[in-house]
Amino acid sequence: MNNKINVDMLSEQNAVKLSALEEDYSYLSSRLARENLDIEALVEKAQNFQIAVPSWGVGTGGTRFARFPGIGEPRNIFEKLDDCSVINELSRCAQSVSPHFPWDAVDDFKELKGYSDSLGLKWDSINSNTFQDQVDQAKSYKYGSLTNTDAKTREQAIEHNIQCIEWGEALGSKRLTVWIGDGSNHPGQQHFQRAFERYLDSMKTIYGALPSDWELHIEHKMFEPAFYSTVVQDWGSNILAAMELGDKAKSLVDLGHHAPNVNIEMIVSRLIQFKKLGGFHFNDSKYGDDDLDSGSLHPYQQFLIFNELVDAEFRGQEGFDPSYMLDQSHNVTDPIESLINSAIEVQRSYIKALIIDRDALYEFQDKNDALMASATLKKAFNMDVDSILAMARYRSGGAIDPIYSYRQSEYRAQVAKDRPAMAGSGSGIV
Ligand code: LRH
Ligand code: MN
Repeated sequence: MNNKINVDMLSEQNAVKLSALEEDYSYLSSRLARENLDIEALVEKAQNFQIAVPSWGVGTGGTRFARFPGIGEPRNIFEKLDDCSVINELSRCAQSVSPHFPWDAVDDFKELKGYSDSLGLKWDSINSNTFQDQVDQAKSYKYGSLTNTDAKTREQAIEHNIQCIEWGEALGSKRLTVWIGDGSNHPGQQHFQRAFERYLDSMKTIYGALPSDWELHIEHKMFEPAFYSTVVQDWGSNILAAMELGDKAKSLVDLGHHAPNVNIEMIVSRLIQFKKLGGFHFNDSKYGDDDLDSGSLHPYQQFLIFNELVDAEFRGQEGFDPSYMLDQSHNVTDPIESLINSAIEVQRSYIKALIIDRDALYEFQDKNDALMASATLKKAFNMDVDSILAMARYRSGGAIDPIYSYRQSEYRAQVAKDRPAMAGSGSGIV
């Protein structure tokens, strides 16, 4: 494997931190044993947990006002894969990358697949892009893409999505994620039903082009770039479209695409119940689609989402196989550090949700003992599972303290020598 982080250096650093880890681990082991929980089983669950990294997340992000590039910015998908490899080598829970086309398009997909194989990385969901106009594009998406009133423009957008499926097949992906910004800025500007009918019509053609073992993930979003109405604005429009299209169509939940205080964990429960939960774009936000680091603001909400996911696993819910992915924009941190931390914070929510005493919870729910039901969740949330996550990383060949090891590796300074600094501030999320 063509590792980016020196394995000898990593094992030296782990050796220094191992005894403290083993001390914490044995304390937690006896703590959990009192709850009839086997810490070894939890470590195995942590080792099997995987979350995909967005290729566009390893470059410094920005806003509509400005983007302030960091040093050693990746300039193409190959350099993005190098950075994704560092994230996986240290966290050991981010083995797959989700690309965005045409941002990551190449002439030779065999070469790209060969390169990702050499890093031990896999390809997760393919993201199409009909929210920007490309230089040589015949029809503009200014007034929409898959829902545009102009049939030629819709065909162009459909063609692009079918192209993404073909590129995805070359990389071994099994999913296409479709997020469109289509909508309106003025009341009356768009006929809501006709726009949604055009959307379903376009998506039926894309659905028809899916290989039999693929899924189509529909991503809803409340607003931006449209500021009055968005065609696929909420989970309601999303699940209606997924049901209309067929079994291979599922709904994707991007946490930042909901109004503040929306009960996202209940939306997740509904999508699970109707076998339409396709996956997640994890991030955190305070106001809009802020794309901040997962669990950095609302770790309890993220835990409650995993309570629904683990509950489905526990109940053996039919058709339950969601995919997990980060979708973040890193404007003021080193993207590699933020993505390592965020992958581990999502993993943490999962392990804490596994600790919940579900039989006790069900009993308190049936007896309407609200206080004890809530306390049962809080007890698991308040458990410090850090040593389980660190032991899982250590046993999988990763870093006990990934940020420390990353900084010690001086990877960023090293790539800054090879990658010329990006001039100007520009704007936009990537
Ligand atoms: C839209 C979105 C979508 C991606 C884009 C980069 O806000 O969440 O998932 O295509 O960000
Ligand atoms: Mn997203």
